[in-house]
Amino acid sequence: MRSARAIAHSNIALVKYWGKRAAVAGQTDDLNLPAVGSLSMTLDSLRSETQVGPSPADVFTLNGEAIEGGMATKVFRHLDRIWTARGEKGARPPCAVDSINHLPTSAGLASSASGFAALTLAGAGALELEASTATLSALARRGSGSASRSLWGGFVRLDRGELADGSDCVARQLFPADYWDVRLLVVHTARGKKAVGSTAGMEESRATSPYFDAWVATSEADLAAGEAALAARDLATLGAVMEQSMFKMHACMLATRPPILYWNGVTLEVLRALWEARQAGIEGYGTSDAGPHVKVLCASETAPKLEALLRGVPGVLAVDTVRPGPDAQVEVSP
Ligand code: 2P0
Repeated sequence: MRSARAIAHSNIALVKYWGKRAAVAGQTDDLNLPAVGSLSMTLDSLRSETQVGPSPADVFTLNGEAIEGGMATKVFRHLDRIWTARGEKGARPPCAVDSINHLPTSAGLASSASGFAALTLAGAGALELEASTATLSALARRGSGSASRSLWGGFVRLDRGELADGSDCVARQLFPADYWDVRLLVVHTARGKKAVGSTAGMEESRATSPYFDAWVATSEADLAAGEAALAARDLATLGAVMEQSMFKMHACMLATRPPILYWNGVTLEVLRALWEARQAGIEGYGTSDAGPHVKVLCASETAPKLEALLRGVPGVLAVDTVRPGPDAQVEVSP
């Protein structure tokens, strides 16, 4: 075994993923197959750095703090998957995993996307798994659905796929980071961790939300429209698709029993301010994920004005301006 260090950038879905395919009889749910495809933008400054190396026993540190149980269990299970992907039947060598998140963890800012993407690359490097980026992306998906999109920079599509073994559920880059000079403003509306984790929330939505089937049935058309708007660098059309995908996802969440409400009052005020700004000719489009923050897509030249405007919405804690980010990278040392 070797040591490997990887950097992967987070991503924000422009067309959202929410919900898994129902488990097929006799199959484990370990494949983590999404019920819908998704379309994302990789983010420049929000990233995870992960080092995997040999160790006398499995140890995991996150942002310098030793972690046991919970997240550590998921991390080592993921390294087991990588080891099994080599065709190994025996026990995996024990590993030291050291990860730094340059973004808030579990706050709806996609730390699991960059985290599992970096872990997949560093784990594959350290455990000497030779695999294509597509295969690594499929492995990353098993750690976290959104992580499969973080292997690439720029604009990325994850297809839902149809096959039960998940082999056609793979992410691919549509356009690199320098394709379009847009910005994503991350508007922070709260501190702290989210109340309902995405994985559990998705399952509850699938099981109880009367809107889940409609959400799934309309997703392919959103993906096609979003991809076409991206190909035409048509911000107004992409923005409309993006806002509708987000509102449909939150409607599906809200209709879950018990309801899943990730927004706070400030989330709504920011969305309203954005609509008013559009009326006044300042063009930005909003989205939000499994958390209360709002992310706003706009042209680079609009970003300073919109950033100042959104900072002025009462309750907004901070606004960060982020560019499209690069591919994930890994360095392996003997
Ligand atoms: C997304 N989210 O497309 C959507 C929008 C949150 C809302 O992907 O269960 O951490 O690990 O596959 O990827 C967050 O869910 O969930 C997510 P799992 P993940 O970005």
